[in-house]
Amino acid sequence: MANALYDALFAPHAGSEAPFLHLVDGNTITYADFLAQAARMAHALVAAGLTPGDRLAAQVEKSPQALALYAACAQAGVIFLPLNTGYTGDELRYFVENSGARMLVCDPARTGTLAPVAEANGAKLLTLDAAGQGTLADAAQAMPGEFTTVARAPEDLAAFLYTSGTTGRSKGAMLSHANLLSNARTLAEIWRFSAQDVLLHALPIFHTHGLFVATNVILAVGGSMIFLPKFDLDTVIERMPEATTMMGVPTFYTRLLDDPRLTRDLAGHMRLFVSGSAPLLAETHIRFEERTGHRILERYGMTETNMNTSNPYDGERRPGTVGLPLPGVEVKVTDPDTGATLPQGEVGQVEVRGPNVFQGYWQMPEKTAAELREDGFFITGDLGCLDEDGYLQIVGRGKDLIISGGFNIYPKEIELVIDDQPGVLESAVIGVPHPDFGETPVAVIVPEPSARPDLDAIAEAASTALARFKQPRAYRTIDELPRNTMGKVQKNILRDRYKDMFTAG
Ligand code: MLC
Ligand code: AMP
Repeated sequence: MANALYDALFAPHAGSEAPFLHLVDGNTITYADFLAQAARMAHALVAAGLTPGDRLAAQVEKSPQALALYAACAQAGVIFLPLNTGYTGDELRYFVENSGARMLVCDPARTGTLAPVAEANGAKLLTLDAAGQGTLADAAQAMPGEFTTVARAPEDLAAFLYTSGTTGRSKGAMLSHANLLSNARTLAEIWRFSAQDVLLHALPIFHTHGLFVATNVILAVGGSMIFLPKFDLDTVIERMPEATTMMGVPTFYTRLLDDPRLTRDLAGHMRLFVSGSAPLLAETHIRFEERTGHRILERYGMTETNMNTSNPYDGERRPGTVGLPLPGVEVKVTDPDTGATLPQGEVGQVEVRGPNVFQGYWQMPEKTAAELREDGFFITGDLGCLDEDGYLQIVGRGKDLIISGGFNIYPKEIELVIDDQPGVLESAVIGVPHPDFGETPVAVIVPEPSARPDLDAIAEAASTALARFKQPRAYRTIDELPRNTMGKVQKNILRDRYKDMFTAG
């Protein structure tokens, strides 16, 4: 029986002694070992009562076993729901509740916080730590290393990835087997991946970039990955000579450029550097080329769609653009008010259609209808324009979104927390330029009449409610928020006022 994703990405490597993961400790995990581990986990999931179509939420550190959990879910027909390790207990509660997850896998250190969350939602709680140990690993250990793959059709769901929204409520983007597979195959082909490729993998594996773009592309061709727990500059530089390719967010490239060890020699044997998830400054692109001789290949995507456009492998890689639509993907720029396609060169909202576009938001038909048109075009919320050669340039965002080091932050979510604090009348959270993270959130607070809100106490409240990366790096008070005649807060004025906070001098 067929299982679209597993049969295409994992099954072809059954029994293969080729390397899949090169670890920091110098060990290598072969495809055969990895798939046996995944099969044992799949048995453990079934033994715990999971059935095809159930959701499994995982908030686990990056490890080979965490990746095997993704493979196990694919093989068992379970929908994989990876979660940022930075999310707090409050944030987790929402995801587990909203998704109806039947199992939550977390780090053993978090069971105190998360056991009540699992219990309240009738989910089983298992653990997996950064070393791959825990009750999930224990349950898998005694299981057979082969598992009969559960049938899944191309349109069946493979993963839910939560993405925040302008209302402050996160939405579960439903991704099918076909969504993931079509993108993996396309990217592997256009970026010329082969079994000889060794990808330097320093991204987290709970988001599209590290899990689907990087991992699925390698699986599609049978290549291998230098699988680092996180982006650590020294380790990345040390291991680069063994790699052929790297994928990263712009912060990876600016950090590398700040280090004199990044030289033409160090990168000489690499065949490809890919950047995405946030805008790569043209200046970074140019400096990287001057230093290494490599033109970083920038591509554009999102949780709901995987990748949409890419600069060409052979043709011109244009700094400041995200390249051309991928084969099979249509991109158009439309008038936000009428939806009409705009002439080439004009700025409008970017819409995309193709086999990569998700199935909608889990149990949110109105939100799905608002963003996914009946004809299949998805309104990305990004603003862009197409040049005369069809290259897309992202010039801004229609959605109120901050991207810090490749992580998305929706201001509304932070504003809701701040507005609840004593002495606060209202607040506006804006993104300001940051030398390391690209952008970072700053909170601008209007006190209630004659009140003096305690900014330290507000920061403390934010740290309980929100993951560290979402917490504002600065708080400012202001008498009133600038508004237009419609009463809408003019965040552009605030952004302008505070734009030099982290970059001046
Ligand atoms: C960590 N911190 C961050 C942060 N990452 N703060 C803001 N933004 C981030 N991105 C916090 C840490 O908790 C720490 O808190 C402090 O900042 C400094 O940590 P650090 O050591 O400098 O951070 P580091 O661990 O090195 O992480 C930075 C990073 C990492 C850029 C390497 O965030 C990263 O790997 N980002 C990749 C994100 C990604 O994969 N995005 C893809 C989304 S998919 P404290 O308390 O010590 O100050 C997508 C679709 C697409 O967008 O197109 O790909
Ligand atoms: P996410 O919701 O995490 O998937 O983030 C997707 C968003 O990241 C997109 O809608 C864009 O705003 C942004 N993004 C991704 N890649 C790029 C890029 N290369 N240039 C500019 N913005 C990007």
